[in-house]
Amino acid sequence: MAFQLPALSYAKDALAPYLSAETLEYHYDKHHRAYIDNLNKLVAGTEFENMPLEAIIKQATGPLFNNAAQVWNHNFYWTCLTPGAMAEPIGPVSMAVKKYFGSVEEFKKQFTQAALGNFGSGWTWLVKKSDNRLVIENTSNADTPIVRGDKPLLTCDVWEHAYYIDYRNARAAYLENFWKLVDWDLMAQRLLG
Ligand code: MN3
Repeated sequence: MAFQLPALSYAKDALAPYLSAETLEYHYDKHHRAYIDNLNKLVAGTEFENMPLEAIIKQATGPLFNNAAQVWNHNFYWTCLTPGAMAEPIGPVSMAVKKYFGSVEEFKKQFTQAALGNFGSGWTWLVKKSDNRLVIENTSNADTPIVRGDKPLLTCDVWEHAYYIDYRNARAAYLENFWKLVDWDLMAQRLLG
């Protein structure tokens, strides 16, 4: 079965004013969909057809890796955001973040600094390592922590297409508002899952 663009759990205008409906019309309907369409074309008639997405990512190289990983990254990114975001994490996420970063404020600061310093196109992540440590990581282009067996808990897309419509070149302003959309509840499920 061909890969499909996953439905969003919110309306395309629901993340406004932090991310506009126009941003989602481009980023979700065009960019994300293009990675899925490209992936379907690239796997057709190959050994990768009918393989789960994560298996493709772990074995593919070149354009197939790039499109498969971007599909995974975007599928994940949209689930990191919610229009009903709590200002701060509570419970297990709060405890885990305090354990590894000192405070929620310090975690946000370090994640934001990593995202600001992620040169060019890429992603900034909070991942759980196999030894359960929480680590902030940058990846470039389509690269994704799942190839190294790390478990993503949160990501921010820092490709310019993620913020250019609303923020032009001001990545810092995008990042400031990113925190107003983070779905801490789903992050807790990933942390404990
Ligand atoms: Mn993107």
